[in-house]
Amino acid sequence: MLRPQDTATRETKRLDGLWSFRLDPDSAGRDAGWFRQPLTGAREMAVPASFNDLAADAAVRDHIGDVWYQRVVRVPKGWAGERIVLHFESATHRATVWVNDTEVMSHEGGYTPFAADITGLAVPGQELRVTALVDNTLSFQSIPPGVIEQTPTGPAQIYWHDFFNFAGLHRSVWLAATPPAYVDDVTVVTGLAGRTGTVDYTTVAAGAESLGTRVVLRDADGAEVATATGAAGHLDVPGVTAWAPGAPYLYDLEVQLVDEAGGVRDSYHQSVGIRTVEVQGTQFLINGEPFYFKGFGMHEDHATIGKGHSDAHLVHDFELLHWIGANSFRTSHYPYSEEVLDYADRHGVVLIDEVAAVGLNMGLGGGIFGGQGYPTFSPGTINDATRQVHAQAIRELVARDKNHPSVVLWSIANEPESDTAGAEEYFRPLFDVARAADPTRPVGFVNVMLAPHGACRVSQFADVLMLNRYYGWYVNTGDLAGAEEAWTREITAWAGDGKPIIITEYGADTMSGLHSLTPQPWSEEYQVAYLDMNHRVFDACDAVVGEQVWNFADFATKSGIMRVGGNKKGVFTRDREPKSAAFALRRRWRAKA
Ligand code: BDP
Repeated sequence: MLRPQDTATRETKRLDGLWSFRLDPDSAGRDAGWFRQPLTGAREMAVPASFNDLAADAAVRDHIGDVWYQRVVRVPKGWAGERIVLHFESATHRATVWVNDTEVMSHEGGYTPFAADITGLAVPGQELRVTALVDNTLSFQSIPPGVIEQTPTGPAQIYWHDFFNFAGLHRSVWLAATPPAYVDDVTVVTGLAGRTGTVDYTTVAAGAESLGTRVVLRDADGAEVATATGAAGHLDVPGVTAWAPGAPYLYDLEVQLVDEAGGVRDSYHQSVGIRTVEVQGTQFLINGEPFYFKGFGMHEDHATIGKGHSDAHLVHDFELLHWIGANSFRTSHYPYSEEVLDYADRHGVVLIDEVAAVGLNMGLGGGIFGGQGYPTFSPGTINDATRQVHAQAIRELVARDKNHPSVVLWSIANEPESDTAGAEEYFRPLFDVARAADPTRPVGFVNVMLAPHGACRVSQFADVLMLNRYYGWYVNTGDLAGAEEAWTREITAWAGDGKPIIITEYGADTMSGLHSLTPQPWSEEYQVAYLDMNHRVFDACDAVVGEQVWNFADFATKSGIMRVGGNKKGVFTRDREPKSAAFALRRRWRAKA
């Protein structure tokens, strides 16, 4: 499935804006056929946005279960004879969609796109009604997992990840037209051989039996640099300009379906960054050069809009990344908006791309405390059915993001239980799924402090070791000397595995504006001293090839005794004001290659 695009043969119409919206706590709407007529008792709701914080109403913020979105759209009159598609970039965590009275699709998983061909239902020039039933519940068979417990006052949604369960239509919804014969998929794999770049491409077309495929690669100035015919092939780019971190260069690959007379019947554009990625010993190489990750674990999280995509916030967050000297981030803890990936491609920011598999660890809950007594992996909790859902989430992430040069590493889970036989059995096949989906990039997962070196049974499958460690915060709290000693010991043990190590989380909760002469936890001075200590540990270990602070900015979480108005480990506040640590990191990262 390709993202909707305007080209010489294609057209799009974004359905963003105000939709009708209604909660359905009793799940009554499906049987009652709410999709058959205008939603009654509806309020207006913005798309894209999380619905939770838009109403001044706890029933909306804390809603568990079904919600309904609906709007009427007029099909452009010029689309007669075209194939018409309804495309959702995401619906968190699952959705069923109707066009008029007809159910057209369902999708599981809150952060990847889904689409349906609605040509038979869409009459150019006329209106149609789009209704989406979105369900925000988490179960042991969803990614991320959760469980609904019945309490004397009603259902409670339990989950083991440390960010608020924002939900709704977080990204754009599109109506799109393509020709009846169309390009359905494109895959590019790039290489470098001296001054020559290579692009191996594979395309999939539909309804195009009598058509041929032609590809044209153009440079950033629009000059043609290579062409080929055939559904799959190879292009050489002599005198290539490679895509590199901080120095992005994008070519444009136009995929055309052509008829015998040479007429272009469909045209799709894929941007291509020619670069290589490779793990060699303890080094992480981009274009054959050792790369050191400087940056953050982030969140799609802003006041009011929650996890809704906003171009303004996107631009500002990337400006701050640039200001501070970051070259990379992890899409913790779910696939981010495709706008984010495109922007990273264009701006030369390197991404670790993560599946929404977070909280597969009943030993954790909102940070380091708070299991509810469930076993993580068992027939009644996270089981084979969950693994199927997880495998599908990996396939959908790779299918969506495989062509982004910014993506250099897949993360197939964050902090799962990884020190048990059940974990080993659960994860082994998932690494195979990721490698089958993309044989060209390294694969890893993010290891939790509860499964230290020697105890972890999953890291054996990973190409890169990604470690989240909180020495000096959750352990050795306030004791940075003890933390440094313990952390050095553990990291030295991991280095012995001979793989590159990226520290994907280290951080300290910090109340902006709280100061202390001697560094005390929660003060800005402690966050700075804590980061300094970590950096001494990393700088003394050759196998460390990256540091990503937790977190870029403060973010919303469920309420709890460990959180003060959310998680405060941000280097920036939630509204993106710098804490002292921002200036300290800027000094380090701007000086460090
Ligand atoms: C880790 C998680 C992250 C949390 C963080 C914390 O990966 O999502 O927010 O620690 O506790 O457990 O701040």
